[in-house]
Amino acid sequence: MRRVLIAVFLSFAVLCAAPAWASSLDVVLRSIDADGIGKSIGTVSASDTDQGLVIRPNLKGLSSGEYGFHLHSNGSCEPGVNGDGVRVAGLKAGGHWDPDGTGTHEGPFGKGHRGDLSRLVVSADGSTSTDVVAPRLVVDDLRGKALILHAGGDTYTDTPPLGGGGARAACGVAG
Ligand SMILES: [Cu+2]
Ligand SMILES: [Zn+2]
Repeated sequence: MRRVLIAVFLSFAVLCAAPAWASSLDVVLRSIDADGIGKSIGTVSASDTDQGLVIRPNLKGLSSGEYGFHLHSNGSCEPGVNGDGVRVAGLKAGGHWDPDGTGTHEGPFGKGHRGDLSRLVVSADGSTSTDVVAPRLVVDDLRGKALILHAGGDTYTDTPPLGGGGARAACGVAG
């Protein structure tokens, strides 16, 4: 009996310790527009794997089609005013995370912005659940920054600039 109790205690201790080393993180995404932050559209779950960071979206209520997807530098989803005096959705999130100062947008498998992720494809029923892999990121890179979905796709090139991403449509700050 004593041995069983010790085993139970040890299992419990391991479970309690899990958050300290289980490198995964859930981020709630909310729709955004020039007026501010709207309702939740679901979550993305990020985990470290031997392939790099895997992001598993569980989103619904979106229009079908392709969405550009990036990690932006700042931990804010608030709108801001651009150089032309126009209020823009999610502007406070800043640009694509680029810790190496490359100034180039090449997608997750390139050598540019490390915040470049694979586009998400939303099906006809408005949901998306296909994993994307970012080989140059780990979970800790997400903390204090914003994940953003853009209307339209992503060419993973600088022509047009930033992969041709459209308006910032949804955003979540990683804790
Ligand atoms: Cu973006
Ligand atoms: Zn980029």
